[in-house]
Amino acid sequence: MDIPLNHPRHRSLMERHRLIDGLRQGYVAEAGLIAHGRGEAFDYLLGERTIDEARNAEKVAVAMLLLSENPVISVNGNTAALVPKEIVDLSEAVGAKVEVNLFYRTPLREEIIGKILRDNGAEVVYGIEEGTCRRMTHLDSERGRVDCRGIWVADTVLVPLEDGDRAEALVGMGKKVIAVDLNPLSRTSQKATLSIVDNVSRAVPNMIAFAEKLRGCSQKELRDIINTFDNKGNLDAVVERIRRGL
Ligand code: PTJ
Repeated sequence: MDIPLNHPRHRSLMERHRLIDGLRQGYVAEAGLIAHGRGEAFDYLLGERTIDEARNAEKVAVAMLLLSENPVISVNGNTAALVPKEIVDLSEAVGAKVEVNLFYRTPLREEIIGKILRDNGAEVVYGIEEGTCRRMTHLDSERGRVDCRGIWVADTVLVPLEDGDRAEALVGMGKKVIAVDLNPLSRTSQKATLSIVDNVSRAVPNMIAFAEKLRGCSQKELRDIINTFDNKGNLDAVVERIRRGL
């Protein structure tokens, strides 16, 4: 689909078409299009740009990932459609594993997303092989099926476009959860350890840039970045910003 380059909403329309292509190729869930539309509505309210609160959270997220022993990036259909290469680049920049984790799980979708990640440079993709996964307790959806070598043993999990149940369950397992969700009121944003209210298509490239900058920092400097950040205060500021904008 050709969208004229000078169209004022070129970027947003291109993203829609990436999702539609992903649906046609069989790896984006039908509900993924609906979820994206909801995200677009919040993005509109934020001015379709990375707001200061999101940029601050993205920096803290990178500090958390760099300090983690065993960080994992969870990838679903929408994320694979929007930022496949960037997810792999971020995983390399912060030393995180990449795991496919789907709400509407089918082996075919897992396989296609695994291939997309490998085609974009991922050496190992977790969450796909039968026999290496187990179920998180208190979570009946397919999202609760996680890799024993990946999310199950992770200390920090980055979860773009997640559902609130699993974000809460991961926190309940003692993990640090970093959410990327355009809706500051979603249960995911509210329950995560760290909430990035930004479009995943901007958040992940921003995080790669922060990883370049923070790579040389000492552990103390990274801890200071994290300890001076107030996630609840930051989320409240996002809601206030939207309210003022209206
Ligand atoms: O690929 P699957 O099977 O794992 O399914 C993925 C979807 C997205 C369908 C599934 O996780 C789902 O139903 O998600 P929800 O519960 O609709 O939540 C999606 C959240 O992501 C909503 O709060 C949206 O506002 C937000 N969102 C949508 N698009 C983006 C986004 N946040 C950041 N960047 C986006 N591009």
